[in-house]
Amino acid sequence: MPDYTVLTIALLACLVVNSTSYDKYTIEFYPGNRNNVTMNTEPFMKINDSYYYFGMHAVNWYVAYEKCRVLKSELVTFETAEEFEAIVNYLTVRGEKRDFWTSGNDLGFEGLFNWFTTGQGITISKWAPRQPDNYQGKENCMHMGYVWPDSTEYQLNDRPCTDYFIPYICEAPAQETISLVVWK
Ligand SMILES: *[C@@H]1O[C@H](CO)[C@@H](O)[C@H](O)[C@H]1NC(C)=O
Ligand SMILES: *[C@@H]1O[C@H](CO)[C@@H](O)[C@H](O)[C@H]1NC(C)=O
Ligand SMILES: [Ca+2]
Repeated sequence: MPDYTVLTIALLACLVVNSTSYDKYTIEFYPGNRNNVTMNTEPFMKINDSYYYFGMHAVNWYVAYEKCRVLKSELVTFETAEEFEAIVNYLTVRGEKRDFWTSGNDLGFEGLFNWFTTGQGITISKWAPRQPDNYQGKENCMHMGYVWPDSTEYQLNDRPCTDYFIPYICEAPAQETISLVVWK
């Protein structure tokens, strides 16, 4: 115990001494690319301030997740209706109607869908009518698509994670600008 006392006093002394001098470095964090630095973002493309990759190979949900991880990203998560609409708009103006995997699933608790990237619940109200229905008790992974034959827009639906093969959307991590001020 005496050793700890000495150490504590030494640390306290240190703090007192340091508190009389300015910080040599000051670091600040800002969301996004604050200084508009030119970047190579391949293979991701920017859609309304986030970066996405559209994987057009038809794969099951797990393989889709692995494909995104290889790109140091994850299957897409729609935290806001605006983000969902931005992606829907991007696909719609290109005449796209295929299904795409998202990160959503209820593999943890049947009937409780969460975004796998964040562990948060699905807060956007974009499920297709009568979905999720866990059809034949086999559907635990969420995709976006023209779910019913008479669907007129992209909506969300649950499908089998392993026995259903569709393209997928990866979302890159958010960017952050770090500003470092130094007294030189
Ligand atoms: C970066 O671009 C945005 C949007 O064009 C602009 O509002 C902002 O002033 C720019 N920032 C810098 C540091 O040039
Ligand atoms: C882009 O994102 C902002 C902020 O989330 C949102 O208000 C806006 O509606 C989005 N724009 C489009 C085209 O989705
Ligand atoms: Ca379903």
